[in-house]
Amino acid sequence: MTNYEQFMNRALILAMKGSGYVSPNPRVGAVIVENDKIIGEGWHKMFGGKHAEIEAAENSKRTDFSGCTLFVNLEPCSHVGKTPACSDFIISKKFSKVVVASLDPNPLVNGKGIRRIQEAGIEVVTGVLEKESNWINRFFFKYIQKKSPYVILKIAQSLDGNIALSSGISQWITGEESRKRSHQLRSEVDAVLVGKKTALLDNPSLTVRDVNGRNPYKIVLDSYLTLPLDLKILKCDDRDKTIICCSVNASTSRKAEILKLAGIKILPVETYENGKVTLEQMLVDLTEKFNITSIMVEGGAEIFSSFLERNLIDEIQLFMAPKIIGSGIQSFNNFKINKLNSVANFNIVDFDKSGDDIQITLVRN
Ligand code: AOF
Ligand code: ZN
Repeated sequence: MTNYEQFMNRALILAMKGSGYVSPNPRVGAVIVENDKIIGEGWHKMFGGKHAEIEAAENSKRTDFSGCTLFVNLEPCSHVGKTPACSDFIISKKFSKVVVASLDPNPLVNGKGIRRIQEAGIEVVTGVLEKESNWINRFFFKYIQKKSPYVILKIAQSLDGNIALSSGISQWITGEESRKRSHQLRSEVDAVLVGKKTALLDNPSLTVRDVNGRNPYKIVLDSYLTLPLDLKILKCDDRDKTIICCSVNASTSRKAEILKLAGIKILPVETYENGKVTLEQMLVDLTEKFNITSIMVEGGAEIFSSFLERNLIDEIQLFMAPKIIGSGIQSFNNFKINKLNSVANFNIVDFDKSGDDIQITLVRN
């Protein structure tokens, strides 16, 4: 790693500390360096809060930064939003150089931040650890560019591709370490989503346990609102973070009223011909109404199959246990193709041993 990369790497580590708290904003970290030594560092801590650059400057306790280089993983902003423009701040504090990883795709910024800093005579270097930085802000990028959430499928399966026995029992196929990593992922995404059958069979709480972090929104697809009220996700204390997506018809039923009175959110969605909620519209509405920029889909096989069929998967987090189940419920049970050249292709971007299991990260081709 070059010096530039080392300092930017530190900025990325700091940026990650904002996970779960800054959405729909990006994860941003900043490091201020003088004579190859870090004199201040900070990160964007919460939505609406100070930007990373300001946090780093305050942390250094300096007021004049001539001779200093600022490392920040996202282009400094040029707009006055909830906070003043960081590019103006950088200019007024007389930084000598700014090193950036990714450009900010937000149309309010989008190159203007860098241009403004350069026009003030400050040297700007871009593209340092850009790939890594783009990865940690993949939710933000999708949200800004598509106004729709980044979709991760989390699959815990056996070596032979089963997520449950034929009886439906699935607890537990993967081991403790994989479950802990799933909780880490839950703490980073805005929402987790399950289908009606999984909500009934597993009665999951969909909370963050075993790791630090806040609970995401809990979304359940229940087109006809038939789920019983005593499920954990409907009874929990933070049920104002439970969203049920149902058909427009069901959303005006008495059951919907009861659920709303209990504090649960109901999202009416148009249905496909088969009566199931339209996933495309649901995703856009979840972003528009709840500012959800990322969703981790946790099952079951029918839901996985529907997301695959509609080509709505951005990423798969596959936890595979070295167990063979035989004829059980396959992860994509309902998905069928007739030609091998129409097979869904993903790229493996990472793999790692997770206890006795393996974790594979795949992204859409
Ligand atoms: C930065 N540094 O640490 C972050 C940036 O509403 P505001 O004022 O918080 O602005 C949010 C936008 O600012 C966000 O959409 C993104 O374009 C940029 N985020 N920029 O210079 C930061 N978090
Ligand atoms: Zn800013």
